Amino acid sequence: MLNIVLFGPPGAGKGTQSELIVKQHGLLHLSTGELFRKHLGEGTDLGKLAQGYMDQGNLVPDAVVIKMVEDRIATASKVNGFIFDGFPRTVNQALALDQMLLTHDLSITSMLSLEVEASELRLRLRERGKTSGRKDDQDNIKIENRIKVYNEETRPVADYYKDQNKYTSIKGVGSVASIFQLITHELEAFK
Ligand code: B4P
Repeated sequence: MLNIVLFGPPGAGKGTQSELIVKQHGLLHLSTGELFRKHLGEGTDLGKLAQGYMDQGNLVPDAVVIKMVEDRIATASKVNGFIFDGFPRTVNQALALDQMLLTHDLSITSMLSLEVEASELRLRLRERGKTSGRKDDQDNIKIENRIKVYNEETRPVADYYKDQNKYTSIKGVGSVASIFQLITHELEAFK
């Protein structure tokens, strides 16, 4: 099985590229941001809990995220692998992911890290905020907080995978198609 962590700061294109990867490589897309937004839309207790954190651009507590991912992995059947999008976002989450995969005799194949500078991220998120309805995209202070949270809490996750020789950097600037080509090139090498 091909189990990929698609990594990068907010607005790096993780969701955008995941959609293409899923179509071409038949992996199961597990986006924690999307799962939370689904809960939010359905008004579940989990959604209500996550909303306050998400709207401010803060991370939802690890225990909540980890439980949600565990449940999703446990209910997945007959998949070629997973594309983890927006997860893990802390080193604690990365440790928990390794543990939960181990219980299914699985492991992470590689982390692909989309590299995009902060000025481009701000432009993309503000642009998306015009139509997405996402509170965390609409306010400059929240966008700045998301970039700060990424630098402080999430960036160290890259070192966790570098230490395991599972880290690949991908230039995340350019057309969506050209970035997808770079990703496909890396994925083919794992097959
Ligand atoms: P996410 O849903 O993961 O949101 P994101 O980081 O903003 O999305 P992404 O990087 O996927 O951007 P996209 O491709 O859409 O998380 C939202 C919130 O949920 C977090 O802030 C947190 O509160 C919570 N959360 C989620 N996971 C969590 C976890 N594990 N632990 C704790 N909390 C968690 O691209 C952005 C924009 O750029 C789009 O408009 C797109 O069209 C555009 N774009 C993409 N590629 C482009 C390109 N090549 N050129 C130009 N524009 C491009």
